[in-house]
Amino acid sequence: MKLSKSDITRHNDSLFKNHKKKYDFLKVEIENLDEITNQIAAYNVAVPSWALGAGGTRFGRFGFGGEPSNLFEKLSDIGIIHALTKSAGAISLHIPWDIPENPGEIKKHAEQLGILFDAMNSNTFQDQENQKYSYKYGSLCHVDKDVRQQAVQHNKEVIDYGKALGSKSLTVWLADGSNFPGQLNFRRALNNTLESLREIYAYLPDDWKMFIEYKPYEPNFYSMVIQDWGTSHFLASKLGKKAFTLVDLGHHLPNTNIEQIVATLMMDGMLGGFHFNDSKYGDDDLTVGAIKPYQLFLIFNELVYGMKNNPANNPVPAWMIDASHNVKDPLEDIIQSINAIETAYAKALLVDQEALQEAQMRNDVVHCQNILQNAFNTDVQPILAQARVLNNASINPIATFRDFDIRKKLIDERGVETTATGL
Ligand code: PSV
Ligand code: MN
Repeated sequence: MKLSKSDITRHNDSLFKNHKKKYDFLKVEIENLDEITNQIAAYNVAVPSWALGAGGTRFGRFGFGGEPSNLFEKLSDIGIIHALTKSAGAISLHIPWDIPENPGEIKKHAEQLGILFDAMNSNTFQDQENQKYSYKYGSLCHVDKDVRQQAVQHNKEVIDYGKALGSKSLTVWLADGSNFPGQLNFRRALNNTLESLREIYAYLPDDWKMFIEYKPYEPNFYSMVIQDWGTSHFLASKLGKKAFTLVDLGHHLPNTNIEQIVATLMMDGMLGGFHFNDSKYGDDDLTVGAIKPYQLFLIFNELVYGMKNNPANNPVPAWMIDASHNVKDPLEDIIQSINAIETAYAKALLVDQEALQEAQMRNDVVHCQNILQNAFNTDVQPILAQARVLNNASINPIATFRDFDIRKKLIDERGVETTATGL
């Protein structure tokens, strides 16, 4: 199943007049509208290889039919999303869920679809068949050196797979931690983790980055070795210039001020990557922007400010969607996530930074709030649609997806009983 450019432009014809009216209307209000549109048009976010099938919980999994059952098909699915949005031009692979058995063929297929290989993700949170040692009591932090070595070796292999595909970064997320007080010696566990990471870091090519993810709880419920951004920053600083912190929106305790974490990390040039999702209670992995769109906007406001005021040379963060669940068509869900991310970004670009700074310096709190909320309350959908028009993508990606009966075509092609690898 492949969507051609002409399919999409044909579908756009019926929507274009109405879209143009809305975009022209916005032009009267917003002076630098085209500049903002171009920035949105240039934006891309990576899709993880594990989000293209139905996500499950430990209570069950409900398939959609037509799910991709190998990496080649997963790339084809991202190709569909990318053709519709021109904003999903990268894939993030999880090893061993998606080992590229034939990297040459996989790379060629990705190239044809305009997809790059973003960060590689290692997995030392599940035991695999034929694995010598178990990760039941941790991986990089383990009390037994042999277990730590096995986990280090796995990360090195992930780097090798990434090199073959043209990836330039490794994301390390560790489930390591403890379920009961006394189970782990905190300092020994952190020190073992640091020493293991040092070995992986030494293996990292010079033009690669390492992203260290943090999470306060789950799957361990008393302590996680890398529980927060401070611990991730501590490890990254000790490792060296190629190591950074990665912020996953779901990995915070309720009501944490994530935008402030973003600002602090960027001030030190240490924000390396971002995993987008949304949540009500914990690491719910719900569709981006489904629950707290204002928080997402405030985060983007800090990102926009941080990239404009960047004395510590924070690199452009690696963006990835890290959401997956049970009840929506995964492709439609990713399209919604992309839309939410670009909506927050466009609104953040509308913030009058100069006026905000002036109001801050005068301690005019009411005006500060108004500046942010005026931007947030602006309907930016015509900007997103125009960005897609500029890229020959769809004015309304979900409508196109549905009008072309894409899920049905995927089911006809692949069958109903297919299951994608992942959680
Ligand atoms: C952990 O919750 C996480 O956010 C990490 O990024 C994993 O690699 C991903 O989810 C998928 O399990
Ligand atoms: Mn994540």
